[in-house]
Amino acid sequence: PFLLNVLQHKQFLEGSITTSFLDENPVLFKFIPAQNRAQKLLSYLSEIMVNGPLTPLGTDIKPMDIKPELPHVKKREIPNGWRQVLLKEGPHGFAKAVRRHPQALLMDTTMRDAHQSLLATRVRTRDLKKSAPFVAKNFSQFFSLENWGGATFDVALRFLHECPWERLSELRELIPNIPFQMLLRGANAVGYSNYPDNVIDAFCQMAVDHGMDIFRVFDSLNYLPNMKVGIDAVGKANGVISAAVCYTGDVADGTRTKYNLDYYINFVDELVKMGIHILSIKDMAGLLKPRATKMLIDAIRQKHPDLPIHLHTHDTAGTGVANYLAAFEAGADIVDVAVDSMSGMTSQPTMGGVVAALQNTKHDTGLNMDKVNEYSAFWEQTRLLYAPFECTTTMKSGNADVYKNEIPGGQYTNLQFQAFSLGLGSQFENVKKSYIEANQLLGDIIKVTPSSKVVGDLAQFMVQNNLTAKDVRERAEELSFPSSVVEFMQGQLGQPHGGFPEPLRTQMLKGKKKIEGRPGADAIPLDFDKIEKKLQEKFGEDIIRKCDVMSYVMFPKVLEEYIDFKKQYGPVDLYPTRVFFVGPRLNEMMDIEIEHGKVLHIVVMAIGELMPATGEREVFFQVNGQLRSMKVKDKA
Ligand code: 3PY
Ligand code: ZN
Repeated sequence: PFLLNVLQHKQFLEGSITTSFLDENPVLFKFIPAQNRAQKLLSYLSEIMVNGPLTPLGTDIKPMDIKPELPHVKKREIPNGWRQVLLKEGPHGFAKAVRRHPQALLMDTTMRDAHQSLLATRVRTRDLKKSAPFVAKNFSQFFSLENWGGATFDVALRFLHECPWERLSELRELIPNIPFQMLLRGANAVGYSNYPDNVIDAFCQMAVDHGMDIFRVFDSLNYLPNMKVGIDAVGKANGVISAAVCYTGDVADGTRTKYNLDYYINFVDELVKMGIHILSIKDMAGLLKPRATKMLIDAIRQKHPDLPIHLHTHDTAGTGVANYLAAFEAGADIVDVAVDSMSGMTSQPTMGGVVAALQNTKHDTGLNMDKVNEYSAFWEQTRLLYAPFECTTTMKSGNADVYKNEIPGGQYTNLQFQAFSLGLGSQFENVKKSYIEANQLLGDIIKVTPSSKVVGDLAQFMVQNNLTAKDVRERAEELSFPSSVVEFMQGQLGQPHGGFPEPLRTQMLKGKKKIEGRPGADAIPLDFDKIEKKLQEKFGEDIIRKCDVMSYVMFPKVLEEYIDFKKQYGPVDLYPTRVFFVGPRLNEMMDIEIEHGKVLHIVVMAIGELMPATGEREVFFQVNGQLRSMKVKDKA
């Protein structure tokens, strides 16, 4: 088995073995019997066949039986792209080259925000990897691919039983030419509350080491001290700092003065002083309209002629493409799009639409429409594999009521879905109304993860308890508010623009401590070695890697469950998506490559009768032609 381990090692296959190879790869001496892994994989299938899905599905709509394909791409067919510029020039030179570039640049969000907004973030690494070589070959002009961060980290570990770090490095292998971009929630990294500064530093360094290039750093309250933690961490890791100003309100409406042009320009000035490479305008709810877009970008462009400007929006109301045209007219450099079949509504505006709208203008992207269509057809089919999580089960169109309720894209879909799954479509109308009131109660705050959750939790609390804003004000001292609301009022997310609403804050806190400055400023640095030891003692030395330690630091319970799950069911990421979610059909043939060149042909042949004595059922398989069976407790 040792020889086999070596022969299958990546470095060996690439012919890059040196004399220190064995010293550097002690895992080669650890033999994970393939037999054992096959056994685990069968136990996953048995469990699903008898007791149903092991990961919660949004609805009972089944994934479609379909196998989306894209043409095969050879490595040498992949042209150079912006990543080569970045590697050669470094972040500063890269930003300069981007600003000098006369044509419109696109970031493709299909691999992150689009599926976070439309499919509950459930797209698996396997399907992302399928499209990767095609993207590398045909879209080398992309400014970047957003493929990591935001909610993807949590969801990959928690619901897909996948390692997010492996996703990142595997995509990097396949796409060497397009910069990768992630969404970093400032001092919250990819979590929902703040971590000690040394965690943010280490997280960014690890992300760079796994292939990340550009970090869109934001803070859910646009709180500069929180922003600085993220910005400094990315800088130290030599990543590209794309600092975001979160957009809310309407700069074109003179009656809305809290978040006016002055507010945004001052904020951008402060970011520029921190040494950022790119400015992102993060319109997470899709509140920009063409006139506001033009006013905002004009004002920033005049003040900062050399600063690359990157605009992000959601197409909730359906004005996305119009905003982008206005943005390029005003001097923006980059905008965010999702491939057509993964675009629109609470996702990003359509890639094909933007490419077509700019053709034969001075901003022409130079992208090939036929290739965009091919890419879109792949995702149109792939999306059908995720039918249980489709936002379109309840959402049928765009909706301009977002200008009133200001709910961010991802949350809009979530809240709608929750309301409908309670059997109350009209509940959503109430939640949206209460969301507006809750935001006003909290002082009209910026709303994006995690501050949007605070507003959403308060709104749902109001709906459930039949409370008006007046009731909340009058009875604040006696009501027991959701913990996210109390923590926000304490100052655990940071300080909101304009301060906290009083006397509501004091009444809600009922004597709880108020934090005045940056919430994480006094946090004690984490001792990673100690955590690694602890995890190794619990799960075994050969199982815990440095990246698992970081995942644990982000989401302790989720990481432990991920390891336990893997120990029990093996590498379930090898299953095709439909099988992973709902199991195979009886007599369906599956080929699972459990290691390089070693394929298991698996067929589920039958599920036995309930055995009254044990409460079990026997599941019968054929594995590489041999009959196998496994007994599973029937939980029904
Ligand atoms: C996230 O933080 O996940 C977001 O997408 C915010 O817009
Ligand atoms: Zn977004």
